Amino acid sequence: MSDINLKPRLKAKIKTDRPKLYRVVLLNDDFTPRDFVVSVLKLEFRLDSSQAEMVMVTAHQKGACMVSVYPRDVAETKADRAINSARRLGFPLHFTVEPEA
Ligand code: NFA
Repeated sequence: MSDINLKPRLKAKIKTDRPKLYRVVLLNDDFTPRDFVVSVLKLEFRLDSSQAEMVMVTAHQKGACMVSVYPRDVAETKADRAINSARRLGFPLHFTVEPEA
């Protein structure tokens, strides 16, 4: 009996690295109205009213608060859209995007 293994290996290994996640962080400022911040958190980041209020108040009191985590392009697009919607009304609202630890 030959000990050469003729059986083909059919199992292909598909390696799919999960995309790295990035946090969107809300920064406090002294000018953007609270209600506007809450609206942006609801509309752009899909937070419900109580989550949006909690994130806004935390940023107001502590200087910053994490909003959510996304793949990089989603995080950057959402942060840009939120910043631009504030800028159109003259508010200095700002978000940062940073890699998850
Ligand atoms: N500090 C702002 C105010 O008192 C509200 C605010 C909260 C702004 C969180 C930005 C981020 N009107």
